[in-house]
Amino acid sequence: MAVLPIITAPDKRLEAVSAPVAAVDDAVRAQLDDMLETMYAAPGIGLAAIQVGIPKRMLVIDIAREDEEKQPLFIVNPEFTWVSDDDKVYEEGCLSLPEQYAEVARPAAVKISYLDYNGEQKELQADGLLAVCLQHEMDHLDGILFIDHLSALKRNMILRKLLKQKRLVEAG
Ligand code: GNR
Ligand code: NI
Repeated sequence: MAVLPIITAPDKRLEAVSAPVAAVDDAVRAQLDDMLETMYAAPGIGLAAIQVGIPKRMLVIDIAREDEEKQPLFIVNPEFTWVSDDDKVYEEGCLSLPEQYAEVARPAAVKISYLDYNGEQKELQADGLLAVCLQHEMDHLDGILFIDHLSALKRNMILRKLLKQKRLVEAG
């Protein structure tokens, strides 16, 4: 297991549309293990493979609080099978947009089908924070960040801040 570096915006790799996973084999499971370790170390409640430079349609999630038992979810090739008509607004953050937060409206509840850690077909219905996190991670698989749901003004404000930060880091 390894903690991998997380790609931060602006970076073209985060805009890639990830490819379906052909088979959940030991190599894929090793990548999922590294992703979970990376997510816990960050710390974050979700991580899509593209955030660590792997353009595959897979993600990990654990929304358990620190004082609760870990509840890792390994989700491969997810598809929405249902989304609710009603939206909910939630203040989102993203490990690829460090220290940037904004309110995003998304369907309040969703149902997905996916392959689990053992390659078995599963279904999951979610609301609350889990529904937010699932939609945020599934956006990453299509190269979409939460700032893409904001006005161009708000999005560019955040991107400019991050670009300035990157230039400062590069200049040392
Ligand atoms: O750790 C994370 N927290 C979070 C908070 C509100 C809405 C979405 C998220 S996901 C984020 C981790 C991340 O960037 N996943 O892609
Ligand atoms: Ni994110």
